[in-house]
Amino acid sequence: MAMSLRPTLTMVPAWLWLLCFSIPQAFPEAQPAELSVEVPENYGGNFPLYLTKLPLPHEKPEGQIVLSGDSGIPAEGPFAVDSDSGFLVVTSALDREEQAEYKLQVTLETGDGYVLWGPQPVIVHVKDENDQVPQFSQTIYRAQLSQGTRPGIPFLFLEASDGDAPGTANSDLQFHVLSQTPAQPSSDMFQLEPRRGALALSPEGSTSLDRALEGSYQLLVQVKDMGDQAIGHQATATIEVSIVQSTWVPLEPIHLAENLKVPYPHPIAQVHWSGGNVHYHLESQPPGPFDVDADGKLYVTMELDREAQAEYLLQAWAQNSHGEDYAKPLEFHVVVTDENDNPPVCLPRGSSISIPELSAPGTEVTQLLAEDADAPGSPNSHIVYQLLTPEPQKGAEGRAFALDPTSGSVTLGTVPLQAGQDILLQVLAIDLAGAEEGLSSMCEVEITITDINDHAPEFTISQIEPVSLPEDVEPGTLVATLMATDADLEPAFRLMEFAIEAGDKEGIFGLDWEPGSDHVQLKLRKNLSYEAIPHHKVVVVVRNVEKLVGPGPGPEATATVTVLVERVMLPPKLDQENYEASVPISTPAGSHLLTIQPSDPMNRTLRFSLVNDSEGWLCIKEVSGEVHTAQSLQGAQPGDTYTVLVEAQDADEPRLSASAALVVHFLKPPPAPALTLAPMPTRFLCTPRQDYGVVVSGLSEDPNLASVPGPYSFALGPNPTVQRDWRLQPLNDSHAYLILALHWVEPGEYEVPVVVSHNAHTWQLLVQVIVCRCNVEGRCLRKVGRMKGMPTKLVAVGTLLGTLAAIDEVTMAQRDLLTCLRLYSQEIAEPRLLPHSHLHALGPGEEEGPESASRQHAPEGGRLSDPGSRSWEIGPGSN
Ligand SMILES: *[C@@H]1O[C@H](CO)[C@@H](O)[C@H](O)[C@H]1NC(C)=O
Ligand SMILES: *[C@@H]1O[C@H](CO)[C@@H](O)[C@H](O)[C@H]1NC(C)=O
Ligand SMILES: *[C@@H]1O[C@H](CO)[C@@H](O)[C@H](O)[C@H]1NC(C)=O
Ligand SMILES: CC(=O)N[C@H]1CO[C@H](CO)[C@@H](O)[C@@H]1O
Repeated sequence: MAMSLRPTLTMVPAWLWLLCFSIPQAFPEAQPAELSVEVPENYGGNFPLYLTKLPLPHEKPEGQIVLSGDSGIPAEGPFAVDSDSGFLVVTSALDREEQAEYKLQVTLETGDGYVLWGPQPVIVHVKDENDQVPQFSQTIYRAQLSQGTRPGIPFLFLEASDGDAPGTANSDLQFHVLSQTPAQPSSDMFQLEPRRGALALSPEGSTSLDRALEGSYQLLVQVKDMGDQAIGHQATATIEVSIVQSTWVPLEPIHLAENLKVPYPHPIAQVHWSGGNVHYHLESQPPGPFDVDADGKLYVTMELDREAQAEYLLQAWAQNSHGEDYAKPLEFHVVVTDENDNPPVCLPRGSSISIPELSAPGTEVTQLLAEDADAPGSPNSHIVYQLLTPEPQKGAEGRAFALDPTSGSVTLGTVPLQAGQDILLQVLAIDLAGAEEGLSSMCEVEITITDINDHAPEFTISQIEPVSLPEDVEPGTLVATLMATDADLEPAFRLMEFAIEAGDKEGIFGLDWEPGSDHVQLKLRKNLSYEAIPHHKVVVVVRNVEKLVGPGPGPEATATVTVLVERVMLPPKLDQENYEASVPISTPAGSHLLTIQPSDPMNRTLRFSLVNDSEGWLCIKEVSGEVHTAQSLQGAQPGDTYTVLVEAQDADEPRLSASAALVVHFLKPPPAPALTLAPMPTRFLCTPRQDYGVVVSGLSEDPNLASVPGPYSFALGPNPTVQRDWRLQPLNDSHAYLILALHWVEPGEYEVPVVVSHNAHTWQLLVQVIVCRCNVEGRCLRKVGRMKGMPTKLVAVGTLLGTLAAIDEVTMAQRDLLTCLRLYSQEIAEPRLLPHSHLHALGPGEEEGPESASRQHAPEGGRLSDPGSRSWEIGPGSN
């Protein structure tokens, strides 16, 4: 809508121009910014009032200026645009209380509505004028004031309003007490906060109010705008304050039964603040199900549980509408009274209790502990214990367990307990001191009776049957297995170890057992020997590995094993499987061929014999095993062999024997040695025999022979008479004595043939001896003549010997031959001739030979006379 204001344009006052210029919101070229214009309310000057020049384009194009309300709504109001000047004008006075702000926009448009410029927004503010009077919400206010209200706590809030622009001094209201009636006991009983209008007791009024009687005060109060300034509009009102007695008094503790079955919320008490304008507030310490309503009634909103919370501290506040406390809170206790609603509860146990067996009666087993959540010290929590199981055994005196009903202490009773028993102890815990209507629960305690090592291990058999063992069983052989048992239960207490306690100083036996095993093997560790120990009595002891408790092991902890050693005789063994010997067929009887020997140096005596010497050529010495020719090997052919079985028998165990073949190879006889005769100086011997002889020297004149070292051997010639009558006795290596063999030899001249062997050479000496009668000095009388032909006692023997005499070593041959002969014929039981026993041995009581010489020169080991030996003898009187 366009409006022509041209005629009045010149009338614009100068201050308005200034106003216009002072608002610098015109930006001609840019997008038009909002223009803001302020218009005073209730303008009392001329209209139209020029407000502001619109920033229209400088070269005004053809068009119409259009003014509209916000968002293009046509502006219905007292605004217009002066098209000539381009000013926005207001045409009448504005009321801020009616409309405080106008929003306009200006455009330049062609006739057909095309916008050439704009829209330019313009906002018009109506500037307030203090044209409104404050108003109280009520003309008379009534309030109740309780004695005891704290000073400064407002009990009444005055309210007033002012229509002028909020936030300006025009609506800045302040309250004041104009007068107080009565002015007793103080004229300033009250204080009124100027801005809030909050009426409260002054400190002075607070102290004097309690003294004042009930009554009332009348206050005249004012509300005024323009803040502190003296100017402004004001209004008054009356306040009637009635003083009432305080009903804010402490409450007794409230007792409430737990589990109370009533409808909830259930009133329990009431508080009352006698002043007005009160709001109650309740707090519970700890928080509980309590509430207060607007009238101060206290409620419990649900069932209480003493066991959860036995007591609450409640605080009730009386507050004004701003939550300020009129007075200190009322405090009181709510006590929840107990009901026997909790049975005793047994404290849980971790594991079972272990009691060693054989523990003494009275030993504390455990302390039962049941708890009752009901009020401590009351019967509801007075617990008494009662032992249910184990029940006393029938017929048994006393029980396995004793229970103190008050303390719940469980001790061992008089009935002993066995290891390995698992006992369930059931104890009833009853409250109300065990009264019938008391609540109860079952307390269970598992008790394990543990083992102690009170049993020693014992052998199942402590006397083992004698065990016979051949003495040749090998070490390691099992002798006996001993079983043991242990009555304890605990595996550790059953572990046993074994030892040989006695009967085996030599360590012949040993024990083998696996750790943890209950049997032990008695084994041989060394060779048995019947000779050393024919029987053993080995005492084996078994012990626990763990320490034993109580009495020591009994006799069953030892076992005796008797071992009888069986003698084992091995058959003798010879040092060779076969024996061989080579002999010339000319070998004389009695020649040593070889010696059969046992192979091992066992301490046993063997008896040797020849099994099938069918030709009778050989003989064996029973004890020494020396094999000799028994006779001249008549009929043997050189190159032949002769096999004889030799048997060796154990002297003690004749059934044990060994045999071997002896193979004799026959050789050609060696060429007969050339016998050289050496002349000897004549000698004399007197008869009867004296103790001297003729020295025969073996030394040869042949320097080749003489220079060769080595012993000479002497033998008498083979003539039996010579052998009967004479005897040779070695003197030293190269000489021998020729002595009379018989007590009496016929005096005469003799040529005694003596065969000397030296170093494989043999020759014969003819020793000239003259035998004469002895004179008194034992010297020769030289009575030669009647010497020959005198028979002697030895004819029989001499004859026998004569058939056997040979060339060589005649004296030895005689001896051995007889030995062998005796063995053959079994005529003589014990022909123990020592190998070197001397031929010449005289029996006791016989005449002595030339002993001075013999004794001095007897070879070592030889015996001239041994009264203890039954030596073969040749000599007078031996028959
Ligand atoms: C035990 O006897 C065997 C034959 O029976 C033998 O070979 C071994 O040397 C003997 N051991 C001892 C220590 O004598
Ligand atoms: C052999 O036995 C004899 C008696 O029978 C005894 O005196 C001798 O000491 C034993 N010798 C050995 C080596 O055992
Ligand atoms: C003796 O016995 C052995 C073995 O039986 C045999 O070889 C040998 O020829 C026998 N000797 C005689 C002389 O019978
Ligand atoms: C080696 C030795 O002692 N020979 C003697 C053996 O006896 C004769 C006779 O008494 C002595 O003449 C030898 O000297």
